[in-house]
Amino acid sequence: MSGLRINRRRFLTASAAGVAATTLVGCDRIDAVLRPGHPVREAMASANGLTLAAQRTLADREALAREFSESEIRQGMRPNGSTNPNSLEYLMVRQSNFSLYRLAIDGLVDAPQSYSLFDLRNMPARTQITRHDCVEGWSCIAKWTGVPLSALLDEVKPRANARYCVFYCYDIYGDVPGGAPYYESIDMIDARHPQTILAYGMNGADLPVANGAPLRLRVERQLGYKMAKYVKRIELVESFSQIHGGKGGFWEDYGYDWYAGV
Ligand SMILES: Nc1nc2c(c(=O)[nH]1)N[C@H]1C(S)=C(S)[C@@H](COP(=O)(O)O)O[C@H]1N2
Ligand SMILES: [Mo]
Repeated sequence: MSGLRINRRRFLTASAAGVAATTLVGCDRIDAVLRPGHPVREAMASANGLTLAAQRTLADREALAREFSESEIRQGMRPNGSTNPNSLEYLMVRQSNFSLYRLAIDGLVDAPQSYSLFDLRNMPARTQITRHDCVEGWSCIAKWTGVPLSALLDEVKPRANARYCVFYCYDIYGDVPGGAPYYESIDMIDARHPQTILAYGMNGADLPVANGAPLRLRVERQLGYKMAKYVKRIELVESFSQIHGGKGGFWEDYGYDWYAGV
């Protein structure tokens, strides 16, 4: 069953009309870049992600994702993947109204830190209205508010050999045999990108549990699966080959590209 699901998700073969008719609930717009035949989507489906990344210039990697106006916010933000984590750890933190929540940042840093939600909310914030593209073929436009990851990195002082940020999440994703912890990773270029934020707010309210409360990553030049929800820890590493399946993320361990640029 899950094999079928992964296949369907991975090989984006259904026609746009078929996808719209069968699987979309809220965000029912298929954007041009996700249509079959569009070069971005073809690249996503075929190219080796790391090759694709290597071919991109630094200027391209640093370019901003398009931002939208309030009137373009579409249909709320359709929750996808885990929407209600039930680990004991998460339930306790949620039960406390997230007052027990701490974000740990550690690994290859000179000054490891732990932040409460209050700490994070009291740092300079960034708000952006962006489009979220899921590999399943749907997209939403929502407003996100949070702390730029670059500000947190400045505080923890990454060492010279830190190449990736690994995001560990509270949820055990249940749609694969036995379930597996959700995690993700991005390189330092994406981590330092001005639109890369750890969001605690969505569409002007607190981030809902279904969308990753209390804190989720927004990395706007990438596909939806890179945007880890329910983040509890960020580890700076030189390599992710020893972490979980070794491919740098939950879906990557099932064959998705690590570099999922849009
Ligand atoms: N922790 C965690 N993060 C996750 C997922 C998940 O299942 N667990 N799903 C990913 C996928 S595939 C998408 S499209 C987005 C969905 O975000 P949303 O629920 O806010 O729409 O979260 C991503 N981050
Ligand atoms: Mo997704």
